Amino acid sequence: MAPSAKLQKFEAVFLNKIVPELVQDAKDQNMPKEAVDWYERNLVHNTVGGKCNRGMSVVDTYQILTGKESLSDEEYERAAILGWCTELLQAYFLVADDMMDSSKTRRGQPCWYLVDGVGTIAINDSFMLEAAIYKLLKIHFRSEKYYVDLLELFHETTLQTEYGQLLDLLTAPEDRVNLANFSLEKHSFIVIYKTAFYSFYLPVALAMHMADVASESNLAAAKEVLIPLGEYFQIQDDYLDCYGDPAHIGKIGTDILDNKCSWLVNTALAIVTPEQRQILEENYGQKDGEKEKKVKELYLELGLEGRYKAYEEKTVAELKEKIEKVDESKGLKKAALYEFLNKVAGRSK
Ligand code: GPP
Ligand code: MG
Ligand code: MG
Ligand code: MG
Repeated sequence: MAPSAKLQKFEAVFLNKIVPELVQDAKDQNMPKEAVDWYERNLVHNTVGGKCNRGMSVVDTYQILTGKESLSDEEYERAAILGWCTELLQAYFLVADDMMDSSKTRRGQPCWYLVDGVGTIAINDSFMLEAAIYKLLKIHFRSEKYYVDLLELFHETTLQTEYGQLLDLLTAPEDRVNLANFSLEKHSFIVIYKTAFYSFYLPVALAMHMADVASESNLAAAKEVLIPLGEYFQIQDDYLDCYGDPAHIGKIGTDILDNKCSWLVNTALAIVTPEQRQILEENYGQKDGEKEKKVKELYLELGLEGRYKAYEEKTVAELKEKIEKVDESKGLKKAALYEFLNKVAGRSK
């Protein structure tokens, strides 16, 4: 199936089934129309319009794990619902993250909190996106023997992401730049926790539960590959924040202005001369476009783009080695992991 048709099919489950179901629940509580309409607009604005890589990967992984040539409509829909739960979790995080990061655009549109009339209602909206996950799980998976596993997985993953977000925020206080706060170890914790668990481990673990191959050893083996893969993915995000084309990636980078503990600044700190460090001290982490420009000039001088390319090449080779070592005898498949690696390797958005 062509990639655009695949996305359309996946989105159709959300728009034609999931949204009406969630909205119906609000109506059943006699919620007044303006609030029902608001909830619907929140659901659609914040979940549809992205790449849906995480959500669709639940379906793809399920299909690979079960070895089925094609899925029945009913099976497709169930896997897609778990995929949409992943997308709702991400929507919940991003609505809140954009407020915390003072971001301006997301998926080529204004961030939700900046949409006319939304403002801090976005905080409640983010909570509602999260709550929608558990409503859907209850409607569709309550009678499955792995229902509690699904609940625990979502709860655990949410907490892990919040741990990562906490350190991300604590290492980036506004207008109080302290480069000594940064380190590649902290960076690694931040990106694994704020991104890798929910973006990579969660979708695969969901598909594994549904395909009945979620033994402890299979889950651990999958995690062994997916966490470093997710770390690489977030390092790409850090790189694209500075070097990506906003028109192409759908968001304008804010990491330098926001004083973020990014891979780029950490890599720079490891190689700067005292004079160059001084330039960072004076210009990093301040809400000033001119200072941001000075930091970018220094990055250029330090050859960070080249270092990133080298990191990328080395990491892709290591991940391939890890995947090759996976034991396929108990239901986990290398192909499911390669599928992720191939989507991520060398991405530009
Ligand atoms: C994105 O990192 C971070 C998350 C999705 C986790 C948010 C977690 C919460 C508990 C709210 P980022 O800020 O680098 O992403 P982007 O560049 O897309 O804003
Ligand atoms: Mg952000
Ligand atoms: Mg953030
Ligand atoms: Mg980022």
